[in-house]
Amino acid sequence: MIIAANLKTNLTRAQTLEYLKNLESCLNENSITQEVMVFPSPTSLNAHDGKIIIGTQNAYGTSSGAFTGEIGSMHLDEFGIKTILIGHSERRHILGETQEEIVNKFNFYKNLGFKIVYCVGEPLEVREAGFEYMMEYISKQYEGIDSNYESLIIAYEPVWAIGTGLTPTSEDIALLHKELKKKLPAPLLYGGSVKVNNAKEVLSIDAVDGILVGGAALNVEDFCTMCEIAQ
Ligand code: G2H
Repeated sequence: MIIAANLKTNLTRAQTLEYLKNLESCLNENSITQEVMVFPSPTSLNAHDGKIIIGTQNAYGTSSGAFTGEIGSMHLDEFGIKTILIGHSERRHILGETQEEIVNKFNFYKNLGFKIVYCVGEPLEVREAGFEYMMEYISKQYEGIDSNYESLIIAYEPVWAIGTGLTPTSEDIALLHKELKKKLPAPLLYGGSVKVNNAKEVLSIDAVDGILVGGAALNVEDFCTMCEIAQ
């Protein structure tokens, strides 16, 4: 199982360092052997000595250059970061990243051998338009990426379930994941309002290889409990 925390634009650098220290001890105390990843804010990216894999929530598809406000692979190299989240719905829908930009970013970081957690997921109106339409919509979100890339992890995150407390039923997640697995041979995470009280059910679904947790991961004890549940 892969258990990932997306801290989004939360926690200061000091709070993140404290968070990582506490999480690392909790994982050690409970002998957690699962793959645990944390995606902190860019100012909290840091060389981390421990079992937690630190990834970046974003970076531009360049090493360096004139791209005001962006970070490049040069900055990630400095901290030994080799994991990146690409295609998250907040970047697609709030920050306006296009599929072309996402694919460029994917190719750039793939060429550098990064582990890529690549997100897909449909808005509510797409889900309501029916299963086939939804699969078609999602397929456009992974169009252009090399789905056989060995360091690829897919995260399915329905937009309407992100930060809302709503989740699809287990049957719906199972069906969707089964279909996606036919097209994408990578490990497949579920994300969208996962918390301590539903993590067990989500993780027990066939074709769910892990979870990507946002809001509920901000509490380090809760996130560690989810790692224990996955054990
Ligand atoms: C989806 C998820 C983590 P949350 O964005 O990526 O967030 O768990 O808050 O729904």
